[in-house]
Amino acid sequence: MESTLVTNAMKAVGGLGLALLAACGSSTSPYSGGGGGGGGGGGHSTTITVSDNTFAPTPDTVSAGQVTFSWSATNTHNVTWDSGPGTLPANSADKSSGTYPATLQAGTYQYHCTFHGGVGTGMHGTFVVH
Ligand SMILES: [Cu+2]
Repeated sequence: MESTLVTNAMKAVGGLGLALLAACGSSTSPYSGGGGGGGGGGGHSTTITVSDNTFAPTPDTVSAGQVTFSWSATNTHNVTWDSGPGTLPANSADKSSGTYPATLQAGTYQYHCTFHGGVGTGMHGTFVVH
């Protein structure tokens, strides 16, 4: 039983690695759009939807440049940068609607909402910028 758990965990880790590799390798897929559900393994979109207690897509693989967070929420959320290359963008205001643009350079960024998440937990997200 324990060995099954370990095996499944290893498969999950391996699958994530493959998914990330695939995500980096294929630059042809356009916006994968898509509304609810799904819980996929990230995406390629420069628009991040801020809904109640989640960011989507995340992790997100984008080219260096501007990304836009777009609120589609009833509660108040924010984007607070945790880590990334160089000087981090200014954090967003606390908002329940509207948008917030941020300019990213190559590297990996992590961010979260201070109301509903923390560094790497809860309402948080990751960008891999090429
Ligand atoms: Cu929030």
